[in-house]
Amino acid sequence: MKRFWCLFFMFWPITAVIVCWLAPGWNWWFPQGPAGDGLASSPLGRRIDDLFYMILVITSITFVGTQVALGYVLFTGARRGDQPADAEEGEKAWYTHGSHNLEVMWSIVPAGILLFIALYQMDVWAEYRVRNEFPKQVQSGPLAEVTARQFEWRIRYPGLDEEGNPLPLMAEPQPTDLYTVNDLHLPSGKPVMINLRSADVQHSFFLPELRVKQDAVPGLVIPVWFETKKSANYALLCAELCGWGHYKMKARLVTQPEEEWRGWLRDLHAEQTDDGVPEQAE
Ligand SMILES: [Cu+2]
Repeated sequence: MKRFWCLFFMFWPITAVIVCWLAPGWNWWFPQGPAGDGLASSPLGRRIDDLFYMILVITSITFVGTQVALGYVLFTGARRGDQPADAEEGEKAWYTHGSHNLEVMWSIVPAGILLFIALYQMDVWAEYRVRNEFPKQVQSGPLAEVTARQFEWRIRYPGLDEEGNPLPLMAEPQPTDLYTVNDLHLPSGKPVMINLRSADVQHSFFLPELRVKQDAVPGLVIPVWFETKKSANYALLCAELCGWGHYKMKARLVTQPEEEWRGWLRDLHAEQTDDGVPEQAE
């Protein structure tokens, strides 16, 4: 019976390791980008994945190591009964208070590993989240404002000047602004920035293929930047359970070459500023 429990407890960690090993082949892993190579669709996303894999390696080694140690203790314990191997029949069980040296070691080593991870990820974190560390190309300002509300994404673009070029996006809505719902269009091939807001509760702006996730917090305007190498459609989801219609907040991000994007904005402008009166022939 003791052997049964030993095998039972070892079955689960072994299953967990095998499932993790097979998971990418079953597509139970990171969302695939349009390139189909299984990698993140943005350069920063790849660096985030690298951090993930580094932590996965550290935790896997720790997990396998502790499970092997556990298995060893269970197995030898099952063999011995309640007594050490050299115990006489009827001898009392022995107790141990543990090892002071071992405890010092398994406190210092994880602390060192955590400190290493904390320092090692700082560059990626700063580039991802700290406004001053954003790439130069996005320092000029956001191309669109995304407002999450129950249960949709409202997107505000700047209007166009007389030559048909986008005006700068103002903090407050302007009469010239253009709007879409659940359809975010941005240029590809360069870093772009949006401003994120929430009109009601907390939502989360999630681009799984780009590894971008940022909470939308009522009362805050949060800049978010990302870059797509490939012009494609990407999923835009809400990753914060925000109410009964949370599942409906599925939108898309369409990235296209800059000129095409400007053309799309001009079409949107023509559509949204049309007064319905046919042009009069002179
Ligand atoms: Cu939401």
